[in-house]
Amino acid sequence: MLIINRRTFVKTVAGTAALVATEPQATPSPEPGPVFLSTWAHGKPANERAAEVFRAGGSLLDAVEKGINVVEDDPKVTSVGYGGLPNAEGEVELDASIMDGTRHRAGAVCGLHKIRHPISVARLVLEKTRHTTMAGEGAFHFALRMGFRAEQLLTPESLKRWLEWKADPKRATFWQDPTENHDTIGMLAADGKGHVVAGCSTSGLAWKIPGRVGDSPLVGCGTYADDRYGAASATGDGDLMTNYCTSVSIVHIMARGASPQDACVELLEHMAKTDPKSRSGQICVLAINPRGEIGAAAMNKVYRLKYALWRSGRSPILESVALY
Ligand code: SD4
Repeated sequence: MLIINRRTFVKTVAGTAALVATEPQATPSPEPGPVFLSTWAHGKPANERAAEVFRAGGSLLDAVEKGINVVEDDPKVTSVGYGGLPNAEGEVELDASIMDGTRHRAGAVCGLHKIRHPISVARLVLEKTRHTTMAGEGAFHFALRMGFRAEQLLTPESLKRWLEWKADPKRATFWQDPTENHDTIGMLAADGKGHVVAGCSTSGLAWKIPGRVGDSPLVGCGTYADDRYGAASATGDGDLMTNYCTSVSIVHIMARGASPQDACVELLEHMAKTDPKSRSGQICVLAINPRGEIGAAAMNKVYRLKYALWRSGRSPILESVALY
């Protein structure tokens, strides 16, 4: 059981203050109305699209799904959807999940290939089936049955990067050392009336061993949403974070009365304590509560989280605290 340790939190944040010149109040006083909170700079157009969909009368789930579709469509984002970097065999394998905090129900897909909008397939798993998670070929055939079109998801750029990696005799592989690629889109939304939704979508770690499933499509790891307490999402090294069921752990800390910011920091401190190697890991988390208060934290400043916040028509990109 994790203990909220406010003194440690204050010490940690004070210790990193000098490194966090642009650190905003991670928990601004909430104003009524919807809030959209997403990982990384590509979260900004995603939030803006989500806000538009919601303003036009869409549900919060519609807003999160359509917002994430913007990033899935962007070939310049090499870690999500179309243009995402492939696995070690050159196949783009996508993971996504979406959770509705009112029904306490999620939909997820893992290892989905040739379909550029995995978040929309995950949404249909949620809406049209009794299942929660679908994988691989089954998920692909489900998507075709739902009317999605199969297409090549490698772009000339991602193909070139894979060929370069493959041709390098000294290349890092996941049989030994992790390689670099990150930047899942994780989006959290609160409608200002007590409803929350979480969604995320990724091509996972570049050059992963075929069949590897990250944290993003695992309900409770990549996403979690519960209208009673809030929602959370994670981005970074899913092979580290899955062991901590990151998102549900953060929501359960909020359930004990912690603010979203304190909950994010407490979970990362717990990881750092139980697995000191994780201090240098790529681990970033976001949280929101049903009142629209937010939290954001990164394990270290080398891999600091940038995040996008949409509130009352303002749409800044901000930086999280970093613990180490
Ligand atoms: C994964 N967590 O597959 C994902 C990748 C990611 O930011 O989030 N990158 O491990």
